[in-house]
Amino acid sequence: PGDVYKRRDLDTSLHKALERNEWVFYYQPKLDVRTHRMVGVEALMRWNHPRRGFVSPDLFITMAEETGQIRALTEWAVRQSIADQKTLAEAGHAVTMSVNISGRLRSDESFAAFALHEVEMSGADLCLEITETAVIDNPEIALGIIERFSAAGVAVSIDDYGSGLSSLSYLKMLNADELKIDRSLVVDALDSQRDRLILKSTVDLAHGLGMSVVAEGVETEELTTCLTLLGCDVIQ
Ligand code: G
Ligand code: MN
Repeated sequence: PGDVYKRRDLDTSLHKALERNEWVFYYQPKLDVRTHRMVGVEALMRWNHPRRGFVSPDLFITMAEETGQIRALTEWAVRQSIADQKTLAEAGHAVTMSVNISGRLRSDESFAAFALHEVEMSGADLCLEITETAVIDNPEIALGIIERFSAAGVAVSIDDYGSGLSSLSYLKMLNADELKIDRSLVVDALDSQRDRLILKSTVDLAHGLGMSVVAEGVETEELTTCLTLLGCDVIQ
């Protein structure tokens, strides 16, 4: 019962979070391993709740998906990341801004129209990160929308690849620009020959399909060197 009350309470305040300015972005840099330059950043949303402090995105994103508030949340994310990109560019850092798009919105035509409009108005350099969901509700519409983003110059990234939710069937269908290898496949690369073999063949597969490869969750110089030798293009 505690959980039910907690969720109901959070749910009500999620409604108010937008007007109260409680959502913020944290940015993780993406570095090109060859030039050592920051080529992009991923916008990761945080909810700074007045009483609870920071609420995990794993909780509030799931809640927002269940209640339909994911649309408002993602509209905020698109607008905010475009605005922040402009600020960064004016400070001399012209980088690609990666935004996470919930699977729930992938076949939402009116969300797509909104996002395309924002991109076209601003000329922003955006990359949409999408994770495969267990059920692709409407593959034809979803793929059509992704094609439209590509045509508008928006990059598309397959997120969390190798985490169980993202699979080969996705690679078969989707013409993406970037493959992001999930942290769980990356973190043990130094210790495990098996993990290195999986990484190497994934990198070769992605390159063969014309995608660049991003390794997530990289925090040390040694791991960066290892992933560079395995052919990763970018580390985050
Ligand atoms: O930063 P952290 O690893 O705690 O984030 C966990 C996950 O939350 C991310 O990998 C991402 O899937 C999700 N997430 C963070 N920000 C957003 C967002 O703005 N929109 C969506 N849909 N998911 C997000
Ligand atoms: Mn992501």
